Amino acid sequence: MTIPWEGSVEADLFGTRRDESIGPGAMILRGFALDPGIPAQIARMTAVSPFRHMQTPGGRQIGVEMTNCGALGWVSDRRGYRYEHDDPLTGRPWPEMPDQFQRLAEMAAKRAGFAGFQPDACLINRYVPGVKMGLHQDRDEARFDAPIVSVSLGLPATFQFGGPDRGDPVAKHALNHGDVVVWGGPSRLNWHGILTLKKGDHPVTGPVRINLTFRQAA
Ligand code: MD3
Ligand code: FE
Repeated sequence: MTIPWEGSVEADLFGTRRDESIGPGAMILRGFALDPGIPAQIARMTAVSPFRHMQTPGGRQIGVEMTNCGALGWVSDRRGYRYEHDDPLTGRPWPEMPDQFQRLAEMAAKRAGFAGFQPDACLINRYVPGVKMGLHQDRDEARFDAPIVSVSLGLPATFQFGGPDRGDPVAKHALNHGDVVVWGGPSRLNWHGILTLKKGDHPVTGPVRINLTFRQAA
């Protein structure tokens, strides 16, 4: 049996093809983000807008530590989930999205079939061992026609990828340092999460995993 969206998992005679389709409109680009300039940019920006634990609208602390760069940043507090122009911690705009990030996200989206991606928000997540991100949908953006691009750095994690409905079966995919995932079209509103991070020591990030999530929020 052939599955149409598995067209990109065809033979790779020369071992150069690193793209894996994981569903309609969803693709893992292995090792697409290995540029050492990326961790340096994150260090520079988080010196200005540091990682912090946000609160859920219900008053619980989110385990993943977060910050943002770009014109808009995702925030959560007692008033809800939303995008804001200013970092509530500094009262200043979020650090500008580096051109290198913009280009990387645009190139990844294009490779996955979504030309013209112009993200205005980049959420930066930091996971320490023991922390997870439960199954959820990303639906705080103004429109859902643009894809989402995520970059994984540091410790490996297991990504859970479900379907458009809460109870749909969930597939698991390992995400390693430098992997980029693009979700768009039919999978844009799929449920997803990250299993509890295991302890480790990564040569680039040390004891943590960092994830960049590029979105067109406005
Ligand atoms: C799948 N972050 O920040 S990758 C998030 O690794 C988030 O930190 C995870 O889920 C992480 O919201 C998972 C990003 C991701 C983002 C949007 C998606 C995966 C997605 C939309 C649809 C399906
Ligand atoms: Fe998400």
